[in-house]
This record gives sequence, structure tokens and C-alpha cells, in this order.
Amino acid sequence: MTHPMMDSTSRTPAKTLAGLAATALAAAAVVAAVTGPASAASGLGQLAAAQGRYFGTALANNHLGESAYATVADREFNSVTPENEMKWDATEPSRGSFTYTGGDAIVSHAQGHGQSVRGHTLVWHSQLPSWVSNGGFNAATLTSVMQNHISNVAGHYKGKLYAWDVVNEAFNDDGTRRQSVFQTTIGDSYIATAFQAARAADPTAKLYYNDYNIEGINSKSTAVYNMVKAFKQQGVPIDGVGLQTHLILGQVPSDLQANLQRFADLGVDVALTEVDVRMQTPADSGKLATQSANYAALTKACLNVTRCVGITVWGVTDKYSWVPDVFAGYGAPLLFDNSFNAKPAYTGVSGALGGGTSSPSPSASPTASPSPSASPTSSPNPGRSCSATYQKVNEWNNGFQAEVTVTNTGSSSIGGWTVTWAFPNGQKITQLWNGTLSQSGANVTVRNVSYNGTVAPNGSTTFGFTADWSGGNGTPSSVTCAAS
Ligand code: 9MR
Repeated sequence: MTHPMMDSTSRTPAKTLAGLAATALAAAAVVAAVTGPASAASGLGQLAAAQGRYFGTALANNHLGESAYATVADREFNSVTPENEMKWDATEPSRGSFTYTGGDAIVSHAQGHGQSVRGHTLVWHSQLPSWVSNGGFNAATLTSVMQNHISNVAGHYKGKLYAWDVVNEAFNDDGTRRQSVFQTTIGDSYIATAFQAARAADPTAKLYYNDYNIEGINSKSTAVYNMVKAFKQQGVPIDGVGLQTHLILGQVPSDLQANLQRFADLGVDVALTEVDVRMQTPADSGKLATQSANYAALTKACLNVTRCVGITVWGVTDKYSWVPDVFAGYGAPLLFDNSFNAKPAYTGVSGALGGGTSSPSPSASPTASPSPSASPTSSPNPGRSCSATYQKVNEWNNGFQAEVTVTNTGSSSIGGWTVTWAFPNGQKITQLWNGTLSQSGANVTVRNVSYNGTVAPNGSTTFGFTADWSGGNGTPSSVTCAAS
């Protein structure tokens, strides 16, 4: 069977190689420029959250038993997309017979790790059982088969998913409709019908159209753009457009951001839903530097568009990427290598997300033993008081992440708080969220931001940070809180 991506990418390997040397040199310069003194990175999901976005991965159920895989997936990502488990062949392998084992396992894993889930995908020409593709149904029957599939699958996950890729890959590169069984039997209207069925089945999931080779402004993305525009005018329920972003090294479209913005301007969210940047293997330092710059560029393009809600990479590790199976001689497209070490691409992303540019240690686990240190303190405002609890939540080579919980210990509401401590070992904060930081030497002061200064009696709020350490990483002996 021809893989859906094989017949479709307009970007040839030959073209990639032509510009590779020059691009690698330029990219190496970019990487050198953004790499300052070693500083800590935290989970990409945490960094993205500080920017109001998510950073996700495709997750495959059959690898979750591998501890390195699960450790990286759970540490780095705050959104997951089941790589295959919610597709038609997995959920309705024979007509009217629904199985949710794989998808349920992903949802339950995600829920246990604070990750949101993007459902993928309800209507797609691939991984479609032959009872649908070769069923010989007429338009009315195939419409009802499709509606029944959507209503069951989206209904099963109702209220549990952040979004659904309702229809996947419905266009050809020239902007015409792909001649799938849905298109040839039902006609253009099948896409709108699918979105209506999805909304009815799960009113809270964001409904996405998802496709590849629509990252730049081209015939295909313009056809999708025109469809979305028409849907908005006609009241067809669509909330977002997913740009898969399966790229070749050195070929991030220069108009990616402009393209994201034009979709956003139609009144939909946008997301990069299946990112990978493949290269001819073996990888070398020049290619890895280019890849890092490419990942940084696509991350920044998303961050520069308010309605770009998040980025998902299409797999945790190069070890299990779909790329080498489909594109002979290509691979190494993701953020972690075959041994689960963070690649330069990881620091490209974390730097673009505003985090540090050093890598997490492979052994860093999100379940590092906590080291709480609490100290209630006095307050300058009578009747208003607070305490702060400092807890290390993750630690790796020369870096760590901590969370501080501020609790209103008084009897009246507080309107602001200031937390202070002194680091015992010269630790230096590199990134802080949900607070305003000042650090002078060992002394740290964190004040509330506008949205979390007000705390009710007995209520609490948290802020978090990543920091560098070397030599020692002791917990501050005293963490004080002043309320106002
Ligand atoms: O990564 C998926 C791989 O495990 C499957 O074998 C393949 C089957 O078509 O689908 C891969 O994921 C695809 C995604 O669902 C839709 N966009 C293209 C992805 C890569 O082929």
C-alpha cells in the first residue's frame, strides 16, 4: 500500500541536499548565537504552559511499558495524541463493533499525568477498514456509516478530549479534493457532515481539520483556507486547523507564521499537530544544528500567532518514528534520539519557548522525591498573612524545577504576596512562571502577577521555576511570605 505521505510530499530529497551545506552553516551560527552559558531546561510542556500553550507528543500505547519512553513522555509533554489508537481501524474494525482499549489506555495515562488529549482521527482515507473503503455503500448509507462512527467514537470520549481531528488529509497538493471513498461516494459535503456529527457527539471538544503540506501558503493550504472560510460563513462547526508539519531538514516554510495568521484571522485556532523534521541518516552535528534551528523557527512561528494554541511532535523518540519506515534513508526527525537523550533540537525548542538551552538528563524523572520546606511568617498587614512551601519537583544535571505554594493563612482575603528566600548553593533561576522574579546573588524575591495576587483565606496559589545548580542543590532553610 502506498503510504499517504509517500505520494504527496512535494519536497524531494535531492532538493533538500542541494541547500543543506549552506543551511547547516547558517543554522550553526544561529544555534551558537542563542546558546549562552549553560542553563536549565524544564519540561517543554511546562515551558509552553508559561506561554499559554501546550507542547505535546504522539503517544503509542505499545511503548508505554518501556520506562525510558514513559519517563520522557511524562516529563516533557503536557498534551498527547494517540498515534494510532483512535483511528477507524482501531475503533470500529468491523461494522458496528467498537473497541476502545488502546484509546482508553492513552486517555487514562494522560489523565494520570496531567496531560490533555487531542483525539486523532475520526474520518481519514488511511487506516480505514476495508468494510468501509470497499463496502460498496451508496451515498446515504456511507453518510450514515460515517455519522454512526463519529457519534460512537466521539461520544465515547465525550468531555475527555481537548480536541478532535475530525477530518484528516482530505485534499491533494494541488488543492483538489482527495478521491477517498468518502469524497467519491458522498461528495464535497462529507466534511461538513462529519463536523456536524462531531459537534453533536462531543460539544466541548475543539473540532479540527488536519492536513500535511499546508504549512506554507500554497495551493493546498489555500484550498483548506477557502473551505474553513466557507464553513465559518455557513455556520459549520469548526474550531481549528491542524498543520501536521512533517518537514524535511532545512525546509521550514518562510511563510509559516503568515500562513498560521491568515487561518487565525478566519476565527479558528491553529496548531502544529504532527511535527517532525527528517534528515538523511546518519545524523551529524551539522544536520543536528540545522534541525535545532528548524525546530526553534517553527516554535517561534507558533508563539508569534496568538491563536496558535500548541505544538505536538509526532513521537517521543527517533527510535520509534514512522519516518524511516516510509522514507528510505531518512530518519532522526524528533527531539530525543534512539537512547532517549535530548538532541540539539530539544534545546532549539526549549530556547524558543523561553526556557534554558541545556538538556535534561536522561534519568530525570518527574517523580523525583520532593523536598518540602515551609515556614509561616509574619506579615506587615495585620490580619493578612501567608506562608510559602518550596518543593523541588524535578532535578537533572545542573538543573532543577521547583514549585512554590503560597497559602493565605489569615482570616481575610489577601490582595498580593511577596515570597523571599536565599539559595544555599548559588542556584540561579533561569525561568519563572506565575510570578514576577528578581534575584540578586543568592537572594530571591517573587511577587504575584496580576491574576494570582488575590487569595481567599485558606486558599493557595502556586508559581514555578527552573534553575541552574552546580556543586549542591540544597533547599532554602527559610522561605518567607508577606501578604498585602
Ligand atoms: O505514525 C503513524 C504510524 O504509526 C502509522 O503506521 C501510520 C499509518 O498511516 O500513521 C502514522 O501517523 C500518521 C498520522 O496519523 C496522520 N498524518 C501522517 C502520519 C504519519 O504517516
